[in-house]
Amino acid sequence: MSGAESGNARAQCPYCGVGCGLDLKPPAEPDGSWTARGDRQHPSSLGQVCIKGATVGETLDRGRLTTPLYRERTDQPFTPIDWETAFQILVRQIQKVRAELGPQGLAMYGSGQFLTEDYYLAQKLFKGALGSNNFDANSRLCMSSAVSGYARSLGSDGPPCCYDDLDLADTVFVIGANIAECHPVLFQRLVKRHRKRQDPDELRVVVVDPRETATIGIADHYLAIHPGTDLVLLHGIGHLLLKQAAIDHSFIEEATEGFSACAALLQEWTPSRVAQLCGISEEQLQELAQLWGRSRAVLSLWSMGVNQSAEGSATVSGIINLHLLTGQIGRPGAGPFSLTGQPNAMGGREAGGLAQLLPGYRAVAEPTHRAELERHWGLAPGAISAEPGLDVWRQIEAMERDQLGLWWVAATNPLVSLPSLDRVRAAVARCPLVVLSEAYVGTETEAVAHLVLPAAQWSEKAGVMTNSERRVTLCSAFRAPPGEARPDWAVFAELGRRLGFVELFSYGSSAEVYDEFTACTRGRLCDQGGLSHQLLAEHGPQQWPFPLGTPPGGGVSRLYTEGRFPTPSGRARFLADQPLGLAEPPDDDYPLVLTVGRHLSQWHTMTRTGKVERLLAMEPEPLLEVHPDDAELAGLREGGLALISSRRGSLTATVTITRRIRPGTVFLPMHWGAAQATPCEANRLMHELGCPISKQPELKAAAVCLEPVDA
Ligand SMILES: Nc1nc2c(c(=O)[nH]1)N[C@H]1C(S)=C(S)[C@@H](COP(=O)(O)OP(=O)(O)OC[C@H]3O[C@@H](n4cnc5c(=O)[nH]c(N)nc54)[C@H](O)[C@@H]3O)O[C@H]1N2
Ligand SMILES: Nc1nc2c(c(=O)[nH]1)N[C@H]1C(S)=C(S)[C@@H](COP(=O)(O)OP(=O)(O)OC[C@H]3O[C@@H](n4cnc5c(=O)[nH]c(N)nc54)[C@H](O)[C@@H]3O)O[C@H]1N2
Ligand code: SF4
Ligand SMILES: [Mo]
Repeated sequence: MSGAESGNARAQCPYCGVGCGLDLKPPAEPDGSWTARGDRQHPSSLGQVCIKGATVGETLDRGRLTTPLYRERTDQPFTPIDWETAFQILVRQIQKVRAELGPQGLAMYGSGQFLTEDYYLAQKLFKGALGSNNFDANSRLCMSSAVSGYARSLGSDGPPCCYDDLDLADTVFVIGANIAECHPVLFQRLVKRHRKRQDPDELRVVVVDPRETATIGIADHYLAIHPGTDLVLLHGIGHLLLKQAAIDHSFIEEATEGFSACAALLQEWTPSRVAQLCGISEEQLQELAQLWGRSRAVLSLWSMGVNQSAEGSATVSGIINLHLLTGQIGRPGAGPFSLTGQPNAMGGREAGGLAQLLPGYRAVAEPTHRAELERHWGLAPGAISAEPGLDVWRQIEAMERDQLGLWWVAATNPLVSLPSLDRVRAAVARCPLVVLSEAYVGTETEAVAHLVLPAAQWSEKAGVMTNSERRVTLCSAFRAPPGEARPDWAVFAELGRRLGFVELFSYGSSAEVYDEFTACTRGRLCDQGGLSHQLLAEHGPQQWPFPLGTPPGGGVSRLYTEGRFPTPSGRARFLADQPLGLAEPPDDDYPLVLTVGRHLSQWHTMTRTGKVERLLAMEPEPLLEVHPDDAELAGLREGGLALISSRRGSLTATVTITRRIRPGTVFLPMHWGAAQATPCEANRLMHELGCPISKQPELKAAAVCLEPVDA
């Protein structure tokens, strides 16, 4: 561990998918907190951190769960129990459900905040041992459209770019991402370059977002499109690239397929039609297409404004289409770069962390992939079900039909983060055993649980995370877990043994779990066969692919540099998807689009960041952002209360009137759930309709109306 002071620890930051390295120093006094600063040795962040990473030490001890808790009914108080009793309850219910409903009656909903080892064992328990593919994760709400978009366009998941591309691109195209607040260290890297540029042609930044967020601070071109018109915009750019003959014929010829069908579709998306639908001018569109066409290296960055859409997968493919048209992929500074949300959303994808996936970027639907995992796990042929698992919304629907006898939530807080929250609450109330693995006391999901298992969290368990640029960091265990709290992976392993799968779940450490996982990635795109906890501890974070025998530092920074793709033909695919727009467009009754997103200072449902005074002071309360025109129409005033209603319910919030949002669109933050002092359950208003390919709900848009609430 070169460079760290003695007693210090190193880990990847447990917040966003930038995955900065942290250098952590033990508390000076017995009751003090660990202090965090940027790890200069970490190649992804080179010593940089944002305020959340810097304050993480203050969050670790406050309000922790220390023993398992149980109650038979959710209107009763919890009683502390021991782990022995907790495991008995789990084993009894699992056996009962298997007998009465079959393995399909069991489901788990995990998280991109799992370590890879947690993920891998949760997988193995459900998909391998229990024979149910009903393991899904909150990545369904987050990265699912990126996963399916990459797979349909390029043949496999896996962002092809790296952070150095931020220094090498001459055009950075930011679409549906507020990197200033959500990926701050990457934003600062761009800010520095932007400030230092001698000539605007060195670096031009484009931002596409219906809200004028802090990211606009570095935008040379800002397009405030109507929500849900991203694919129209992308096709409009493609149309003009074709017309200007600014396309890379030899790349298209040698490395792609499906060009003619896509070109035919792009012909339909004329500038006047696109400009009108997106709510921008034709000149803005022309400028954008010219910029793209003449750029040496275009880097696209996107996040939830793209993925959380009824056409999320199509929009991701629409971005990739433009990169294929212009040969802007597999080169320094160029490529379609999906920014991951959670610290280990990437590791989850590698470990098979969605209901349709198996470890090693494999698919449940592929018989050869199932057979490979059955051999790897020493299971009989056919042990892994061919039936695709239930994604999280299908899990909710299964509870509505009394088809789930156990719903296990781990490292996520769905009673804040799922859409249609009232419907979720009613569905979950029907499930006979709701289990929650959680680190903190008093979450919204605890309120609907029967059995609560105290989790050892980041800093208290060793394991790996993969950040957005495919870099794997070992997070060491440098503090003792409070009370009886245990690592999630260890709970899954113990349960597996108690269910009779002793050989499948006997591990001496998480390092052994990781070794078993990396062995099944050999020969796959996400090959980590050469990685181990030991190598990562000795040589620091490494990028994959990292096959067996790779020397430290020898991982790959960019994929597809040879112009070959992991499709059957070796060619990347153009896709020709017709834009469909929002699943719930505004109408006369609900004339506005509500969009829901994040603030710099808070992390999701505030279980950690809500405990840090400095962070709370930055955004003390949830505010509804409204454009002056809409405020006037609805009779709202600054600082007054508004009743916001959708087809699913109503809530009140304090109004802030701002020109930084486009007329017709209003914004609420996602953070303040029912357990906060000033609750603002935005997801009670949102709907669950989503992308038919990725099953990712359209968490960025629902139709609402506003009225003033008299004081
Ligand atoms: N501070 C902080 N950082 C975080 C997180 C956090 O909770 N707090 N969470 C992490 C996670 S898990 C994630 S997934 C990422 C999310 O990172 P981002 O996706 O960057 O964040 P959001 O605020 O959810 O949404 C981004 C933007 O999408 C815009 N948008 C809404 N509708 C549309 C549309 O139709 N088209 C376009 N082009 N844009 C639209 C919104 O106005 C918003 O500014 O952040 C990660 N980083
Ligand atoms: N409308 C709308 N809804 C959204 C979004 C949006 O943009 N708009 N964004 C969506 C996205 S992208 C995401 S990622 C989700 C995030 O939503 P959630 O996943 O629900 O939010 P978190 O607060 O991160 O929940 C993680 C929980 O795990 C606990 N935890 C932390 N570490 C551990 C651990 O090691 N083990 C265990 N067992 N528990 C642990 C934390 O205390 C916390 O309660 O929200 C989604 N919902
Ligand atoms: S940018 Fe993301 S990973 Fe880096 S310190 Fe901030 S929250 Fe942590
Ligand atoms: Mo996310």
